[in-house]
Amino acid sequence: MNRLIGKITFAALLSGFAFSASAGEMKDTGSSNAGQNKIEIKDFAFNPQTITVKSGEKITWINRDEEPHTIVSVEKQFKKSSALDTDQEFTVVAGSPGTYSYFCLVHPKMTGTIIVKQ
Ligand SMILES: [Cu+2]
Repeated sequence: MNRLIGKITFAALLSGFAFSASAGEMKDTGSSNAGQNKIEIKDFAFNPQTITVKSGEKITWINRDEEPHTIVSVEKQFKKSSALDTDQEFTVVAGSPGTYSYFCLVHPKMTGTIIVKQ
């Protein structure tokens, strides 16, 4: 009996999740990757190291390491992040087309590139 109740609850959770997921798809940003550019910081590396985005799109870094990391534009083309703790995110909006190099101030060997297209 307990097991049956458990299943029903789980099914209710699943349908609730499906409902919110389809509701999300109605929005412009939706569940597709359009406008959602994620860079994971893991094992002292930016992944992907080079990302190509469109001007006006958001770029979000998320730190998956236990170590704090920062995102600093080599030529100060965008605001630098604070030290990101584990699972903390940092977002910038891609500016005018061009190539933007960045690195981690704590670990300068960690580098990445953003290519912004029109
Ligand atoms: Cu770092």
